Amino acid sequence: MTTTHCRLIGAPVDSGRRGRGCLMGPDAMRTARLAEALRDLGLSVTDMGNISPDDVPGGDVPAHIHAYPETAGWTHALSRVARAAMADSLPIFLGGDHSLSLGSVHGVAEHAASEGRPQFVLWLDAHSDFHTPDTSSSGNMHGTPLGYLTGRPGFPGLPAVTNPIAQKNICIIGLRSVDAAEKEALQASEIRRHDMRDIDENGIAKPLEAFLQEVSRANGALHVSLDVDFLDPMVAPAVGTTVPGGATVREAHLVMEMLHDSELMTSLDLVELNPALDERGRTAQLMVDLAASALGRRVFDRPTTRLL
Ligand code: B3U
Ligand code: MN
Ligand code: MN
Repeated sequence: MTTTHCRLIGAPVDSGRRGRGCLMGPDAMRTARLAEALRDLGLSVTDMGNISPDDVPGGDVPAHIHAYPETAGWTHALSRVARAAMADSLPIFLGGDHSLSLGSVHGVAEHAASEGRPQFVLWLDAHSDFHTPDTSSSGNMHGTPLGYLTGRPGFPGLPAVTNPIAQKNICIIGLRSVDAAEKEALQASEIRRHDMRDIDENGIAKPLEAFLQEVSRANGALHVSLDVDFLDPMVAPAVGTTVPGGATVREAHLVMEMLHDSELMTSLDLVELNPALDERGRTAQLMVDLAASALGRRVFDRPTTRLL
């Protein structure tokens, strides 16, 4: 097998929500030695540094939408960088709030389409992020990427979604905070969704395995978007939108280990880390450890546990 080449792409996006602090996320993960952890696994790693948003006008959206032109600028820049990085690497996007994924996933989906492969998305999050600017009551664009990427209308000035992600190719795990408008839209959609009750009743491995089998059968590309608030705030306090009752450290590592065993993951976002809210860097360290698990870190090699 050829050595995986990872590109770390810092995107200090802080416009997708009203609080501040996610702009420090990329450097907190660098400080927690992300590049070194991946190199220790034998991977080749290029840290591309931090990118900047394009200067674009944005578009006509409801007045309560926060910092739309800035988020639009990030989306254009990230889409371009993501698409280019897919040509020769597994990009890891270091956020930045979750509006980062408007651009990262747009770009990787364009690349997948150019190869004739379907794009799949695993969304690990307490929230469904399925709003549009017209349905969002908070006005925060970090609650909208899945709305945009599936081709819902109402995102003027963002790159055209010429390759929308098929709803059935999206799996959200970790849900426990869904607005009424999103709930209605989600229920009318084909998006696979697993709330925490589901995970409590059935475990996290089974729904993930079923989804990975779909990706494999379709020879799909798989983007994984890990929001810090997927995790329980007791173990991951460094996030503005804490919701109690999240995934444990063990559940999260199992997800990451299964992703590595599947050999299906083609790109990754690490988002919503707000180092200003962290406790001695423990959340940044957990995000780095989870990324390492997704890229092959193990206590012991267990070739027989391959699930696919
Ligand atoms: N659904 C709410 C809350 C939210 C979404 N994503 C996060 N929070 N992190 C909203 O603002 O759209
Ligand atoms: Mn999110
Ligand atoms: Mn969230």
